[in-house]
Amino acid sequence: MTADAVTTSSTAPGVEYADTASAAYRAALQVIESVEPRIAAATRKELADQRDSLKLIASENYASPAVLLTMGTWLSDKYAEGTIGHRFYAGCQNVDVVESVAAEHARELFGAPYAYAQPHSGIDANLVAFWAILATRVEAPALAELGAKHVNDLNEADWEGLRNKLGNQRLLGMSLDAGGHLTHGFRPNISGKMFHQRSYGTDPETGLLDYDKLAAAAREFKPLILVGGYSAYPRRVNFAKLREIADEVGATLMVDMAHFAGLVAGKVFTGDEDPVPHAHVTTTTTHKSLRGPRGGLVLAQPEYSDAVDKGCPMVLGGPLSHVMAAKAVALAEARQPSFQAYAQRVADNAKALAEGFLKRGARLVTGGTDNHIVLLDVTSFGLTGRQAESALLDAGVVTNRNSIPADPNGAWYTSGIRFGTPALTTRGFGAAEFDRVAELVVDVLTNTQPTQASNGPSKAKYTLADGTAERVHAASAEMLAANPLYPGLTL
Ligand code: DSN
Repeated sequence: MTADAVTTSSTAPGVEYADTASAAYRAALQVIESVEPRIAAATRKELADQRDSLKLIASENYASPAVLLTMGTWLSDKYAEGTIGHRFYAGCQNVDVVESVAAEHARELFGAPYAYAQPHSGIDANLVAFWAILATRVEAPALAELGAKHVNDLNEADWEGLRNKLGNQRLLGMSLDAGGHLTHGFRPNISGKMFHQRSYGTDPETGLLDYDKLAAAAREFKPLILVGGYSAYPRRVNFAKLREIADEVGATLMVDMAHFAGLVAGKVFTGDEDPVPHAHVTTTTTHKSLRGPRGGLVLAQPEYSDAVDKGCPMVLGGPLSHVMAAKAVALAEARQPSFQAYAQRVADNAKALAEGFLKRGARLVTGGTDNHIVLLDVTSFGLTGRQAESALLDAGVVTNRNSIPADPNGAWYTSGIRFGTPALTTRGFGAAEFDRVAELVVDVLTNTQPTQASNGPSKAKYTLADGTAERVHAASAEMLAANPLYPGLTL
């Protein structure tokens, strides 16, 4: 079983060795069942549920059996705090190999001078990056006054002085309702406490990023960190322009490419749209469009790499060696030419989905897409995002509600539904299937009525017209059967 074998099929990795994988999963589930049958049952049920639903959550995907199987080993049992070759525990020789291979694949795949494979999630990756930037940007004179060359040389008593001397802890990131992420300086996340945050938004007419306004905001605010990247913006970003703006105001450019890392890896985003050569520090998760295990990565230019390398134990707990191993396998898959074909289909399918909505009269934020996300404004159906999300789920369509710019329903009920194409593209869906998905979604939403709660209008209650869920379930079942998840895998 080689990485080549994994990705010979560009849509359904692992199909070539489905019999071997089936045997492995059957055996694993039997072992689990003998200890805690409820966990074995929930694991089986999760596969059945994922097989039977239209998964359109933009941040989810289906990892290959090779990636999934890699996580279920004794590598999980080893503690390895520290860095490659410099651990706080004995006996880390195999973890060193695992982490080195993961980092090597990440460097090669993304053309990055340095890669750090330890972060357990996207939030962790961003925390490592924030700390590395703060640590690297503390100015030499401020350190010299404290008798140190680097923040890592400071003793405990110096930290209070350091906090005072850090001075500029301003962060400029994309606003949440324009598609930014919680970890880009918003209050429910520690980044909103660590930094004085300001946001840049999108043009109220077009919904597109306005680089002139962004530059003006940066000139006025003078952030230490300019954050690029998004989790609900359906367009590409010019990272060369972001770097110019960062350079002009003396900011470090940090790009969180968690959502679109697969499109970068698959060479759909190149040149100015590839953040890695432009950003000082790039962070990502590994499980979204990149189709790997749950986890994070940090890529950095050389001047930030020492500080990033201190991520554990500065910010992170012991690395999850089994997950780093699975990252290495997923990154090896993503280096195959078939992954580029997959990534291109993800973007093409998003266009087909957007066109399917537009021709049926639906309103999309920015009027379309050129990445893997489509953001539907459901106010034109007279619904909140919460009502639309629930009605779609009743019909077997799994999505998530999301704010839209200047959202009248706020961040909880919202006015948008975010769709993403990475998962169903992995199953083999093409443009025709995504057009049909748009038709089914519009069918559900036009047959959903908001209902009054006993105590007044409710943003959560709705009624789905009789027969709608059954009709949509039947139509999706046909498409799902024609594009099976983990084809050949039987439990
Ligand atoms: N949960 C991810 C998303 O859905 O975009 C990011 O936090």
